[in-house]
Amino acid sequence: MRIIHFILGSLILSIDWLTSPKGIQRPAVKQTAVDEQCHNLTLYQYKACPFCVKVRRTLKRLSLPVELRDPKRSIDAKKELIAGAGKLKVPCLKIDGGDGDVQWMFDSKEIIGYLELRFA
Ligand SMILES: N[C@@H](CCC(=O)N[C@@H](CS)C(=O)NCC(=O)O)C(=O)O
Repeated sequence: MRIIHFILGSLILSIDWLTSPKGIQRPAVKQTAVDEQCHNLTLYQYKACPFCVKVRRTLKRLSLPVELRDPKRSIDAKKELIAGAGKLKVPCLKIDGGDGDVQWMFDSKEIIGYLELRFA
């Protein structure tokens, strides 16, 4: 089972690398504003999870420098995700609206829809 996971994971990462999208170009002032907004976003994700790859590709395509945290590799990230979102599932986008208003968004389709609506 582990070997199948390893092969599938390697395949997903290779295809992702080979077909990696280009990031959109924004005027510098606009990109700076987008970079600033991205400080309030964190994506909890696994490296070879296909749903996470889809979301990371959207981040790349939309030129969004969002912090990535991997709950498999970081015990702190795992604790944060479970404590904040209530379950260990990825991808999960943490949206910090300020003043303690934090939203934890699950599901790759919902996350991609949110990012496109906000940044595309
Ligand atoms: N429909 C979800 C599927 C996400 C999903 O199945 N994620 C897996 C990793 S590839 C996971 O976190 N599984 C742990 C669990 O379900 O408890 C999406 O599109 O984001």
